[in-house]
Amino acid sequence: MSALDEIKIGGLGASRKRVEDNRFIRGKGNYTDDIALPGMLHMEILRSPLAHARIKSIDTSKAWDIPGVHLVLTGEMMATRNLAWMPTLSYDTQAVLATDKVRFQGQEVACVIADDPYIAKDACEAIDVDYEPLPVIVNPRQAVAEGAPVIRDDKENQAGNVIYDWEVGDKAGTDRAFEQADLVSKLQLHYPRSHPSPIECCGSIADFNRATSKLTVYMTTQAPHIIRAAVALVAELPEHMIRIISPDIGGGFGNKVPVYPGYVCSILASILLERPVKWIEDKSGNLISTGFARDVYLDGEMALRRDGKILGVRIHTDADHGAFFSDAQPSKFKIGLMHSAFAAYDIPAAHLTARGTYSNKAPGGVAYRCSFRVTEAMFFQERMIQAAADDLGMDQAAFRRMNFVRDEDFPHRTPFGFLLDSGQYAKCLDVGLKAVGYEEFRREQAEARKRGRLLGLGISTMTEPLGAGNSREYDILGIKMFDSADLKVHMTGKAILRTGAKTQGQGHETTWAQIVAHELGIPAEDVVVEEGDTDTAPFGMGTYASRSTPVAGAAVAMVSRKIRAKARKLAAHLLEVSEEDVEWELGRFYVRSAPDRGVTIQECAMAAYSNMPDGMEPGLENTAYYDPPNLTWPFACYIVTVEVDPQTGVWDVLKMVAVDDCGVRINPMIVEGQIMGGLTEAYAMASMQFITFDADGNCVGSNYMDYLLPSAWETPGFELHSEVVTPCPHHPIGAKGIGECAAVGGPAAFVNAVIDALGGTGVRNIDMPLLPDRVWEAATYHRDVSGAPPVRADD
Ligand code: MCN
Ligand code: CUM
Repeated sequence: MSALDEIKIGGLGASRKRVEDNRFIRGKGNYTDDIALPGMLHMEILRSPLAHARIKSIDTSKAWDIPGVHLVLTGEMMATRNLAWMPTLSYDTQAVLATDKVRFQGQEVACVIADDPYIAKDACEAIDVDYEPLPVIVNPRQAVAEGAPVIRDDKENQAGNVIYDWEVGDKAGTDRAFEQADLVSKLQLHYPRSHPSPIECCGSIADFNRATSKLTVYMTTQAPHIIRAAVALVAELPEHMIRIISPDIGGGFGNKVPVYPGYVCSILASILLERPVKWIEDKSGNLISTGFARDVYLDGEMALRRDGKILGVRIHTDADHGAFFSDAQPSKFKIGLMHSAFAAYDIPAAHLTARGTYSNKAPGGVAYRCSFRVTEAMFFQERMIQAAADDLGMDQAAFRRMNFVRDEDFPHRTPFGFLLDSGQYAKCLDVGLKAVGYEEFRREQAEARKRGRLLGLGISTMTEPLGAGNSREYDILGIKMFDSADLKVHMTGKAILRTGAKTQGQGHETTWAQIVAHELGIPAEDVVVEEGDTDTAPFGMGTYASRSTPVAGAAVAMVSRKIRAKARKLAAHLLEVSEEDVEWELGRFYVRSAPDRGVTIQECAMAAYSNMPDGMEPGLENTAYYDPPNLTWPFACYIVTVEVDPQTGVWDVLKMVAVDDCGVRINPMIVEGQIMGGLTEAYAMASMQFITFDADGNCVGSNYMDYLLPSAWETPGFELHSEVVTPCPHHPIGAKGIGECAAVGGPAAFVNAVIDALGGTGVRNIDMPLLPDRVWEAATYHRDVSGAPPVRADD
């Protein structure tokens, strides 16, 4: 006997096919809308057509008269149960159903529960709401203007529309850096609202059973345990009588982190009617009302020395959060982790001020493939870096290389206080430059320019704080951020693993089993992975901010090690030697002095149920809670080349290369899938996803005719490079997160490429999406093009 071949058993580094795809590609997934319970009723939501209006009256009598209608819920009824408002993850409140006012177009006003969804929808239309329109605010400038209407007049101490005014960094040091600067480079831009638009919309089935007092809720949530805690606290139900089940999820991308009014209403309806109540959001409802992201304005400046050294950075951001501040984010950081900006650059002094304001838009915030606000941070950073290099007349690559944190500088404390532990930034850049053929492209670009052809190259690098906790610094509503894994090895050596994370397409069922295989030598196919049921999974904070591998994945390694420690005792017993004489190789313990004498992990498992030493507790199972010592910091370099047609403003991607360093890759194929998905979304945001607001607060583009999802036809090819691997020094298997890197770092590469193509025209910025008309306007009139709302409704 000898050690197992790790790749053969599907361990670390194996490009194992995703086991979940067995059911997904057969159409056998089990999504919330696939579940039908006996006696189930259906709920639909009536949404406000206006962005800001006082509700004078709601007449539901005609709806009640429609046969098949069981219940009509309004804010007034919710208020009698103290449920008209709910707390948000950012210590704000959010209306469940509007009582006094509606504050954004698409806000939930009433719900109908009926025999089927069609009756419920018809009955919604039979509800008469008398609105008195109010002036509307659609951007932070309007929000803070003198005499602006106070949107959140429901809140006692809310004088204006400012939610927070926050600062971080060294103001005095930064001021000094600017005094010493040879050159100050400035940039202003708007990162538009974007929407995750998963294929499956949000939904829930609440099933309250009066006989057992148990409430079971099937729902599309990325964080079932947080939902259970929220339901316990808001609905004042005992926590052990609440079971949240998050079945298969058809894409989350952050959309399924927040708590939505539909969830709450379906729960109350089920309690009142004592029947299961299903709510499935439609596409327009999803696009207009749930989980928006970004909508942040940047005003940045950089202090530069003539030779290219960055001396300091000043950033001011205005974030438009919509009508309710409902970001999911660690509670100490008022604007997510925006201050991760410039983490990969060695910058002596930096200062960030951030202001958040309310507007008459759907509650927005953090969602969409980001570690909280990191997407904006990296976008600003790389757009500012490009502008600064241009202002200096310096080469884009050389400027970055000169200012990167160097390999020998780790651990490195960023000017905003994060501690970076590892990375090889210049190497990633070099691999990317070589792959794209940098020098050659620059020559080609200059040649083409002479003939009136506009070629451009955009570089974007990113590093992202992934894996919140540690619990010292990171909590959500006071709940510390850590995660968990629970492993039960059956007597035949097969196993079931459960974690507090929740896969939405990332492939946890495949990769977690690979970690077990790596630690225990149990073949991955012998490990079934289950997530998402709060009655069976150990407590965890869920999946977002690419925290699963850094935290839950680490817990999987740690629980496997606990199992191995017990298995070692069993092995010693079976081999009749002392534990100290037992050695481990993958899948097997053996006697140090006689390597041929050994027992497999499966034999140890059997012994745990049939032949344990005296005094040993039977069974082979354990739970690990993992509180990471630090975040993990993956790094990536994305480089795009484009050609812009000055006649039409259409731009085509010529080539895109991606160099991602996410430490040790558990499953290289899944990692590549994550990168390709993220790059596709980055391309979509940069080029075609248009959703915004007109002056009346109408959501413009909340349909898939304007908000385009790129198909294989539009999506450019991506060339991925995996040769740079810097293991995370504190993660048990050296892995860093990867789930969002490409969506975070990608957009700036595309925008930088188009701006580069317009080089020499004085154009500093075109806001995303870089629709042809915007690019044409910039190319033709040599001016920046803003995409900030309000827009004309016919834009
Ligand atoms: N992985 C790996 N080796 C690494 C890092 C990760 O093999 N060094 C694997 C993981 O084991 C996991 C996948 O890659 O199977 C992603 O891991 P990780 O980076 O830990 O991210 P999470 O699992 O926490 O996923 C969350 C992240 C987020 S926040 C969004 S948003 C997003 C994303 O993942 N939403 C997605 N990718 C998505 N992919 C799909 N298909 N669907 C979504 O909704
Ligand atoms: Cu910010 S989207 Mo993901 O973290 O669920």
